[in-house]
Parts: sequence; C-alpha cells; structure tokens
Amino acid sequence: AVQVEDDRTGLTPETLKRAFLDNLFYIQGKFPRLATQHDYYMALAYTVRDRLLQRWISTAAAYTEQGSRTVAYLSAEFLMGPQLGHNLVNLGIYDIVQQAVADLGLNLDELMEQEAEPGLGNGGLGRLAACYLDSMATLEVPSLGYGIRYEFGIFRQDIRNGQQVEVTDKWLRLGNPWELPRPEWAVDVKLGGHTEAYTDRSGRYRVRWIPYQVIKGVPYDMPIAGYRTNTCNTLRLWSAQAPEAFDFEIFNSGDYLGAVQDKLSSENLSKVLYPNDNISQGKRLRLAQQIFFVSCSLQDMLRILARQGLALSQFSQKFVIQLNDTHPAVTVAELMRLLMDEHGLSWDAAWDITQRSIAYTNHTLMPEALEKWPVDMFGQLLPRHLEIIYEINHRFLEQVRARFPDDSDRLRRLSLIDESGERYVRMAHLACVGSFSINGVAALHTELLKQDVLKDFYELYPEKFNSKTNGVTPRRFMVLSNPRQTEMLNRTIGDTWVSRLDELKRLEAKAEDPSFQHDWHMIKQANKGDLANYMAKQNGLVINPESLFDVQVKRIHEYKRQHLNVLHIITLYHRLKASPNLEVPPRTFIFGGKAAPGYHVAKLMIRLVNGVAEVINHDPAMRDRLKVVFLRNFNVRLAQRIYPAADLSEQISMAGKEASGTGNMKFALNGAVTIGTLDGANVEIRDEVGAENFFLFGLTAPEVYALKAQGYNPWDYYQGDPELKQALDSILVGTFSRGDGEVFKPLIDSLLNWDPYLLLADYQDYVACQERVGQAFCDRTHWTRMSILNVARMGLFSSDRSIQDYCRDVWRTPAVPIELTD
Ligand code: 26Y
Repeated sequence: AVQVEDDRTGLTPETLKRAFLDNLFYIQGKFPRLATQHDYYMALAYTVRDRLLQRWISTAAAYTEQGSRTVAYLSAEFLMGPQLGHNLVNLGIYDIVQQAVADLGLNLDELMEQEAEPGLGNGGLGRLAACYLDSMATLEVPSLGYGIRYEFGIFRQDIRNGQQVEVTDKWLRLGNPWELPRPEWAVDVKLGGHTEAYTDRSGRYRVRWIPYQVIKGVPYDMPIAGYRTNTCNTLRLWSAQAPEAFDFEIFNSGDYLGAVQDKLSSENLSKVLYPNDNISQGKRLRLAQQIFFVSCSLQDMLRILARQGLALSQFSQKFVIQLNDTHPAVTVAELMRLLMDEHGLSWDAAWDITQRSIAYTNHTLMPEALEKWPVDMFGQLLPRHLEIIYEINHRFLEQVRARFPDDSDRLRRLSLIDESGERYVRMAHLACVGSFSINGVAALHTELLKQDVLKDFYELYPEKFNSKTNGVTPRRFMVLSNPRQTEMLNRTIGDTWVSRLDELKRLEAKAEDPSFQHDWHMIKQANKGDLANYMAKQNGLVINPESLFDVQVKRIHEYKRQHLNVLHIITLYHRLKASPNLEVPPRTFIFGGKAAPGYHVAKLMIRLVNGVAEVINHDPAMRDRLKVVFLRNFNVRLAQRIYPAADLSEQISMAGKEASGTGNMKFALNGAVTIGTLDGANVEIRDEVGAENFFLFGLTAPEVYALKAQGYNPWDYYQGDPELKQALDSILVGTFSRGDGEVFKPLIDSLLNWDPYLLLADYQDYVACQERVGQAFCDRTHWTRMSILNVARMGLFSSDRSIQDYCRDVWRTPAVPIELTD
C-alpha cells in the first residue's frame, strides 16, 4: 500500500514543504510572488502549530480521562520569548525545517526574525515562569499556566541622546499564530459594589456580593511542548472584555457612546503590563488585574473539576496552585469566596481546601517590592474579599495569641493588616497564612527570608518553609541560542545532556585537552564575532572580537549596581590615560537592560553608561583598548544572542539583595566566567564550579548588615581612595555629559550621602578583582579551562532539576506520559 503522510502532522521534507505552501495560500491568502517575509513566517508558524496540535489534543484527552493531578502555575508575568525556534527544537524538527525552507529559497533565521516576541514580563520572575513551563512539559508533569494576555507587553526601549525612550509594544498587531481563543470558556469577574448578608433556605448565614461592574475574561491558550516528549501543556492567558449583557442594557437605554466608553474601560484591565520590577506602587488598576486573572483561573479550575466529575472536596487532590510571588495572592480570598458564596461550602470546609491547595514562592528581599494595598482601595474594589481577609486574620491572630500569649508586638507584626499608619492589606502575609508551602528561590535567599523578611512566619510555621533554587531551560538557552556549543557538546558526550543536564559533568575529562580547548576557544570566538557584527549594525561600532567581552545585562536597578561596573570602567580609563603602556587586555564592556519608566535614578544610570561610552569610544587613545556598548531593548531574543558571546558575567548586586538571579546561570552555561558577590544563586554557582573558577569580591550579607549597623559613611571611602574620588569627580564635573555638571548630580549625591547599596564600600575590592580577571584572560589556556569547567558543572541549574524538586517536595504530581492518537 502507498503510505501517505498527513499534511498537518507529517515530518518529511516533502510533506513539510507542501503544508507550508498550503498554509501560505489558505491562511495568509498569499502566493509566493506577493508574499512578504512575514507571510512566510506565519505560514511556517501555522505549519509548526499543526504539529503541536496533535500532541496538544492527545495530552488534553489523557489528562481529562485520567483526572491527572495538575499544577496550576499562577503568574502575572510569562516572559515567553519567540516561539517558533523553541518549538522547532522541542519537536525535534529544527534541522529538517531549516532544510525544507532552504529548499524553497528561504532562510529560517530571517523567518524567525519576523516574530514579535511575547514580552509579557519584566525580568527574572517572568522568565522563570516560562522556563518552568518548558521543564514541566519536558518532565511530563500535567500543568496549566495561568496569566494575563496583555495587549501591550513590556515596552520597547529606544535610546535617543543616550537616554531611554519607551515605545508601546504592539506585539499582536500582525496576529499571533501561537494562540487559540477559547470564547466558550469565558467567565465573569465582579468588581466594586457592596455585600449583603442573608439567610438561605436552610437557615444558614450567607453573603451576597452586588458588584458595581462585571468584566468578562476570555481565555487564549498557548501550546507548551515538552522537549522530545508527546506532552503539550497549556498556557492559558485571560483577556478582558465587556460582557455582552452589560452592553445590551445600555444600548437599550439609548446611550450608544456611553456603552462604547464602558467597553473600553473594561478592556483596560488586560491592556498593558506594569513595567515595574521589584517596586510596588499600589495602583488600583494593578489590583484589578490581579483579581481579574486570579478569579478567571479559579473559576476555570472549578469548571474543569466539575467536568471531570470530581467533587469540590477533591479540589486539592486535582490541583496544586503555585503562586509566583504575591501578585496572585488574592487567590487565598477568592478561592474562599467561590467555595463559600458560590458553591455553598462552610468556612471550615472552604478553608481546609484552600490551605491544602496553595503554595507560595517569594522572589524578593526588597522591602519596596512587598505588595500592600490601602485598605480603603481594597475594600472599594473587593468588598467581599476584604471581609474574608478580616475573618482569616481574626482566626489567625487567635491562633497566634494562643501560641504566644501576651505578645502584642508579635500580633502587630504578623497581622494581615498593617496598622502602623494608613492601613494596608499585606499580601505576603495573606500568602503565608493561606499556603501549605513557602519557598525562597536560592539557598541564601531562603535563609534570609527565615531570619528577616518572614521571620515571624518562620517561627510560627517552620514546617512550611523550603528552598527551591531557580534554574533555566537548556533548550532555549543552549540548544536554540548556541548551536555551535551544542554541536560540540553532542559530538563530545552525546545529546542526552539536553534533558539530563548533570551529564555535562563528563566534559570535565576534556578540560585539560589542548585540542578540545582550542575548539572550545574557536567556538567562543565565532559567537563573539556574531555579536560584534550585531553591535556594528546596531551601535555603529567596530568591536574587536579578541577583546574580553565583559557583560552586564539585566533590569537596571540600583541594587544590581550597574554604576559600580561604570566606576570600574572610568577607573580603567583614567589608568590608561595616565599610563598608556599599562598591560591590560583590550575589553569591550557590554550593557543591556530596561529601566522602569518612572525610576529616575535607573534612567540616569543608562544615561551614564551611554555618556561614558561616548567619551571612551571617541577617544583615539582608547582605540583597540576599551569600548563601551549599551545594547538597546534587551529582551529574550537579544539575550539569546548575548549569552553565547560573553567571556565575563557581571553579577555584582549588593549581597543580600538579589534573591537568586537566573542570568548568572545562563552566562555560566554558555561558558562565561562570573565576577560576583556572594548573593543569591551566585553562592551555589561558586560552590559548584569551584572557587578557583569564579571571581569573588565584596562584602557578604552579614558584613553588609554589620557595616550598616555600625554606621556606614560613604564619604570616608571617597576621601580615602584617590582613584575612587577621581572617578566620581569626573562624573560630577561633566566629563561624561558634555560638560554639563548638573545631569548626574542626583546620582552622585545619593552615592556620597547615602549609598544604600554600598558601592563605595565594595569599589576597591571590585577593581582589584577585575585586575585578576584581566590577568587570567591573558592566559588563554587557563581561561578556556575555566570556561569549560563552568559549563561542565552547571548541571544543577537546569530548570528540570528545579521542577523535579518542586514535584517531590511541594506538588506531589506524578508524571503522566502521553501516547499519540490520530
Ligand atoms: C510589585 C510588582 C510591581 C512587582 C513586579 C515585578 C514586583 C516584583 C517583580 C519582579 C520581580 C523579579 O523579577 N524578581 C526576580 O525573580 C527572579 C526569579 O526568581 C530572581 O532570580 C531575581 O533575583 C529576582 O529579582
């Protein structure tokens, strides 16, 4: 018999080409003469999506039939990055598709460039959620990601006159082939209004919420394919719409324009991602976004439970809800409300389910990032939830009082309501009380939570606390982004490391092998050459690929201390001006990252990098010695270009401030050596790679606290170190702002008078450490060996390991292998 491959599932080159041209014709409505590169991208995306759908449907069928225990990962952010390439990798069809499009005279890289990346997150927290979805699918763990389908993701960053300019991210403009709208599963979310008590037919006290407004949430599903498994999980993102019924009433009352107006304000809810990272501003719309996606998601879970014929009492067996920080913490009150008010459960029954179902991950030690909502605002938007929170608090404080009699101070500290001034609802406290598990994202971070930020909760519930060190997916951050290193790894140790990253250990045997070292070095050089070409195009600079690529890419924040890096650059510049024969390797300093639009000091830091770049890059004496590059619009796509080309990874936050970091892991996995403080996961990275393969500097977290307690005076350091003084003075007099002595004054004043992140205290040690980096880089064999060993010892930092830890210790979710049905 003749075998005919189905056009929607077949994987031979001939079938792929036929499917591709078919989609170009029937979905894009184009033929080759008229098609744009974007049309071709769309045709290819649909071709890939068809192949995902087969897995997606089989997966959904299996979970439904088996009633599989499922992780509901609730996150206000999913920083997914471009989907086409990643899906090709996970489906195992990258090479064959590359060949198929080449046969049609097209270039896969160019097509991938057409995709607008879903930038539905700010930074680490959102990207972590995306890595975890990849790992859950790869490990065949049933999971549903729940979040918001922001119409505008994180803004695009332009640089004009050295300054950040924000441009709206219209990522949906040309359509999104990676989503399926599911209007049949839309749900209503109530906002505002008031509550009424009543007695139901059986004489029970009940509460009814009469909302001011109802908003419809429509789910859009994205497929999440595991790496070479049949599993294809779902990311379900909610889009806000005005409900039809609501329009209808106003239409009938004749207020047509008013109706359209109301529709707009409803749809505002999912309009834009708040661009703040690690700073909470207490905005009403942000709280509305949180209840919106939480309520939609919980209602969706209850629908799934019912459809599978399971009872409410089985909720916590069917689902485990992971809260990605406190952004979805209102889950605790909303689940209580749904179970009691909408499904008639008693308080005790509802509380039992709630508190068995929810687990909470904390991602920050920054006090200003801990979310708290003014009680008035909260009550106006969520009157019923405020009542429930008061009741939870009442019962909770009773327990505390029983455990710690006569400790009113402790009660005040633990209360869900901050009553020290204006009254606030403390979302981290709500999350702690309502969950069975509380975790930090690196060993040091979890310890600091226990000793400091959540100390009182630790004393109350030590059994809830656990640590889960973050991880990153090697599929996106190695296989897709660094094909050269991937190929070399495959050639050396086979290709099973992609889903068993600890197998990289086997590279250690090669670390001393001169021919292996040579090949390793050549790969890094080729990757640096690619990035140099990109920088030539973007920044108009001629970059020497032999120079040390010294890279700091991450959100711009004072605690991350990009300006400490700048102080080192200025110091090096002054040294080279004073001693032109100084023996230091040529360096290219590369920066990238966005500043929150309202964070003025962070924006000044960007301006300072660009000001220093302008002076150094135009100084003929610095040619072939120093270059400074600020790469605009750091996003997932750009990150994938940068990590493979880095020699040195800058992880220089003040100890005790960076919860974990994940960029640190991506750099090391790509063979960069780290210069860093003992902060976040740096501690564990150093333990793994060995102290001799890591450049450590700076105060430790306990030393930071001690210095602050003893009274820190930055002025002493300024006066005591001529090079530091010279660096700061040169900024102040306008050397890097075309003679303008005002521009950077707020930045320098803050350093000299306050310096909350101890830049001046760490400066000397940092500069000395950078000298050792420079010397080490000059010994190519030594440097290459360090690079190899960093990669070989990165096994622990796969997000697969993190997810296995969550599954074992928190979720108790068995894997569910999927068989393909057609
Ligand atoms: C309150 C709200 C405006 C807010 C929005 C975003 C608060 C925080 C954030 C984002 C936080 C974040 O990205 N935290 C990072 O999480 C990573 C993943 O765990 C850590 O690696 C990183 O150290 C931490 O800063």
